[in-house]
Amino acid sequence: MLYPQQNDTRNLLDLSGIWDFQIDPDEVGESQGWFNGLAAARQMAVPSSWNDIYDDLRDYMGAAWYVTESYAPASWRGQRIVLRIGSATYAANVWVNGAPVGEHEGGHLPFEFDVTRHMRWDAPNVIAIRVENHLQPNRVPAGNAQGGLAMFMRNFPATTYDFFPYCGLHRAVYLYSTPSTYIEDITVSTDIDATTGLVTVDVVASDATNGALHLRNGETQWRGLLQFTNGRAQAQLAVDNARFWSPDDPFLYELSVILGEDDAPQDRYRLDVGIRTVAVAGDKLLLNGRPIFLKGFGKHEDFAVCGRGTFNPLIVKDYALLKWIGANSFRTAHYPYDEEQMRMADREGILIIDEIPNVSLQFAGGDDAVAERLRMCQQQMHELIARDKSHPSVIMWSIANEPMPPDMMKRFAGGEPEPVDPKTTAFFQALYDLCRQEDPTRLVTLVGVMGGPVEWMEAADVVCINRYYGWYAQSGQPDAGQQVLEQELDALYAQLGKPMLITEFGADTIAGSHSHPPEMWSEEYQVDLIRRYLDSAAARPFMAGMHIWNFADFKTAQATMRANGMNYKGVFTRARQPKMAAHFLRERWTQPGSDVPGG
Ligand code: BDP
Repeated sequence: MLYPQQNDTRNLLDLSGIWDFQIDPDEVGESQGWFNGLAAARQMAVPSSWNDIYDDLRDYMGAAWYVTESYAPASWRGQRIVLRIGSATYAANVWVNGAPVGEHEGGHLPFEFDVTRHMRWDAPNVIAIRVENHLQPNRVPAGNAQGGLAMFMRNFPATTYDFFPYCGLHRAVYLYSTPSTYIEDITVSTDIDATTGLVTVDVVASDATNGALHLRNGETQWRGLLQFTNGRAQAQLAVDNARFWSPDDPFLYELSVILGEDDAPQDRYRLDVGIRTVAVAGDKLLLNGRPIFLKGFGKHEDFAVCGRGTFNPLIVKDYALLKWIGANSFRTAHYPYDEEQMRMADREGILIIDEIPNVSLQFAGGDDAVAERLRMCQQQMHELIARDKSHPSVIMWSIANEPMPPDMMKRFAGGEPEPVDPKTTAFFQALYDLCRQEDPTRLVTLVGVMGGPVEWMEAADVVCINRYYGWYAQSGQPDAGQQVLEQELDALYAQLGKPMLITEFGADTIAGSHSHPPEMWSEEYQVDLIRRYLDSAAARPFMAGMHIWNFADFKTAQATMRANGMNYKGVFTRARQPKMAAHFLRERWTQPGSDVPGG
């Protein structure tokens, strides 16, 4: 799915702003025709989560309506008009001028509808979106689950995951126009042959017969021809002496795809192309054929007042801090992030592990329930690949974070694990397969929980694990935690023989709390634990990266283990001020050689 853009053939209207808003706890809005306008509207920012805006909405997860009005420019008449919603958490129904135009399920991915025939040209268009985020055990991610992890977390709102279940229209809403013969989709993949970069471009376009590609680096240009058969065309460009994209040199070529003739294009779409390869060889993760070590974080989209809503100053600030601290990567824990984040990563040279919201998956509820969860995971993975497949920054798909087998509570308690049900392994195999079929150019992983089944990680290209020795286990004893960690890393590598990442480790830390010798929750303890983990990884050539949990403190549900409803494992505070650990990491990660294994 292409990100909307303004150019000489396409037009874009950003509908972000302040919309009418009304909650619908009794779910009467549709029968009462709220899609025509709201009788008791309050004002609501789009994008934003609704939870931190009004007191009574903090824990409200039910249905709510957003309505706005907008003229479409007269010059768009005769064009194809699309309404595109960046994300709606969790499910949405959409109306234009009173007519239902479509629905979408899944909270973090864009969706769009062709609304051409519903447009008005002599009056403002009424756009209404109903959003709801009922926390349900069969949704991905799940809420209100019974037993297992839910009993353990005892949190409110009752999620099975550790981040606040923010709801609403979290990303920009656009109306855009394309010509009636238009570029529907573009897939860019790149390869390297010695010093030549190979850029393969697949284009899908309705009714098109011919077109062209132009790849540009300043004055130098490579040109390819597109001949369409049944709406599809492919061309490959060979770029000699290519500048390969990497964190050190995130060089982007400018690609224009044109339908029809160059001097009278029917449609045009422009995107940035980074020429790079990603692969695994033995125990190494390779970028452009060279071993790389991932330095970075698990992050969240989270900030005061706007919740999970896109806030561009924060996106730019976070990338500035990633560069400041010497990071080269992050994981979009635990859901797909805004498309502006992916574009920033391309420009700034940050490598991304791109994750779907399949967090803390449980196999409860019987076969039908599990099949329903798989369907939702497949849909979200499919939509994510469709959205992010041409970003050079994206190197790996993550199909799950910390899925839990039925005997997880026993495993947590140190009991002997039960044999893994092959049906659960097949669940993940279906997702590994989907990624490899839809995108053979990237790696696939599953992020494993402490004590979780190794069987589920066997099909991964890179072994990713979250480990909290020295925090949830060996609490207060970082040295004992480090020993257990080292034993486990060596044993897992001996068993799986693949490059490994620790995708989460860390300690809750109250900024300004100090203790010597280090004690839990103090800044000294966080530094001590992080240093030990990094040292253990540096001594192991098969370690391909270390991602600290978390980049910044973030909001979560209220629970006894979460003071102020916050997870304080950030290296930065929620307001993006550094803790001691941030200075420690900057010193370590800005050293030459820190981006290769053992560094
Ligand atoms: C891991 C989860 C992550 C949590 C983290 C923690 O993957 O979402 O926030 O633990 O407890 O289990 O801080």
